[in-house]
Amino acid sequence: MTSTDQGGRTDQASRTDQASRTEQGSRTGPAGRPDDRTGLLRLPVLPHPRHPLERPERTGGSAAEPVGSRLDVGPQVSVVIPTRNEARNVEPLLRRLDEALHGLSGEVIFVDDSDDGTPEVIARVRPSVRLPVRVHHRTPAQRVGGLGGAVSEGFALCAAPYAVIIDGDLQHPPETIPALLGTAVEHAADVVIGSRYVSGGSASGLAGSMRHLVSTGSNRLCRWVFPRRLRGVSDVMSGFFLVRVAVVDRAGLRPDGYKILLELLVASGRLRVREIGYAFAERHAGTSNASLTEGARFARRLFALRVPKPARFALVGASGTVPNLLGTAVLHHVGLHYLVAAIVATQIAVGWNFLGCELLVWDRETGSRLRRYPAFALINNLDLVIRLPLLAVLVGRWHLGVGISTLMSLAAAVIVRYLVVDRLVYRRRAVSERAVSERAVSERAVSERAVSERAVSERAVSERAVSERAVSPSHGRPSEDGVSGAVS
Ligand SMILES: Nc1nc2c(ncn2[C@@H]2O[C@H](COP(=O)(O)OP(=O)(O)O)[C@@H](O)[C@H]2O)c(=O)[nH]1
Ligand SMILES: [Mg+2]
Repeated sequence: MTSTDQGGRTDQASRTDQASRTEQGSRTGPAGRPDDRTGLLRLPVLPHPRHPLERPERTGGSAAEPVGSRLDVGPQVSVVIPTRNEARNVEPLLRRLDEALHGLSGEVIFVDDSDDGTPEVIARVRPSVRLPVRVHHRTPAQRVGGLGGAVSEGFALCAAPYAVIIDGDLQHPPETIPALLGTAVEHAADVVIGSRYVSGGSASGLAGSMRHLVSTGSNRLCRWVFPRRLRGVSDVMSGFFLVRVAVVDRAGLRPDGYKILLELLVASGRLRVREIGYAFAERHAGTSNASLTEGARFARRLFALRVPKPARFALVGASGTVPNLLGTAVLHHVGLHYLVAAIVATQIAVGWNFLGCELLVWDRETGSRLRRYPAFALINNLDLVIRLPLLAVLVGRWHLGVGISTLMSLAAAVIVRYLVVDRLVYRRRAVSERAVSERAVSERAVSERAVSERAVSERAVSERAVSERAVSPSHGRPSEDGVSGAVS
């Protein structure tokens, strides 16, 4: 993975470059930040200026120097821009950003998955903008997680305490960034969402009524699926937001495609969230990267965020009953012997379950599906060892219908599987746990007996001593009951 700035230098080189600018008196400083949980925020922010949106006070320099050029303060905001083929948009975007962040210390990080020369355009424009600009270009093999993966990688590169995520096609107004930052600081918010659905917001830039419908529908769906986590959030689908980098737990994120905000809000701990309105504009140039595939990715991610993995596995397994039953019935109906029909239908169900597991359970597996399939199919075909003899009895001997027999054999396979797992896996553990606890009880009994025997013998010893003293006047004056007052 390469991360390059204008001259095609590596990310490391770019950071070194930034650090050296610090020494020359720019806005970065050497100390680490205390809230850097991820260890990713390499550059510090020394005490904030009087107001976050106010230009920081100068610490020296000539009157001719631009304000803020000799401060030992890191950038206040890192603007992360995911780009995929935005060559025609990055120049106007950079110019507007430069203007909008004038007076703030910021930096721009492109996480680029383009094949249209977007990094080259950025490299050409970069010398003419004031903001430090970095490009992290991902080769096709490195484009894990699409848009969401790009944003997540962008978080790792942020030098500022706040990251603002903004699209590269000018649908989000860079001029709103100071307001996002101001709101975050004023309300101590972890996330400030640019929303199209609060006062001051507008979604008029959405292309067509279908996109409007998809946007409002998926917003509603998300809030319905996560009513508590997303309470009060009007625009879960927003791609324009600010986040305090310290609250981003990248290890806990599984970004896949669009809607990284949903992932952040749901997968992170409790976050203080605010929203401000903005007008969603039309795309400046080029075409949208959104597609039906992205829609499917979103639905899958929503499901995975809501339902834990074991439950997803169980659901997929249970759903396999349908193709199994239907397949057996249909194949038998068209003339196949019921045992052959059961074997073939089981293969259909195994394929169904495999796809379900790949898409919904282990949805981030990489590598060849073809390689995983044989082992999966073998394990799932073991059921037939139980089911085929049972089917032979139910249909062949008892003359029950194929449908009901298939259902019964599937249920029997589940019960046998349960019993086998219960006896072989869990009972054995339970037995060994019981043995351990019985041993512990008997050891305790032995040690208690030893304690009481010790107590008895100690009492005997002391009684003997007392009685010996009682007969010997040299051991102090005997009391009336025969116990010497000198014995303690
Ligand atoms: N790095 C990266 N950026 C992407 C990817 N897909 C979309 N983007 C960027 O994400 C932003 C939003 O995408 P866009 O195509 O405008 O989608 P739309 O606004 O929903 O129509 C734009 O800046 C895109 O260039 C991707 O796979 N990787
Ligand atoms: Mg767009």
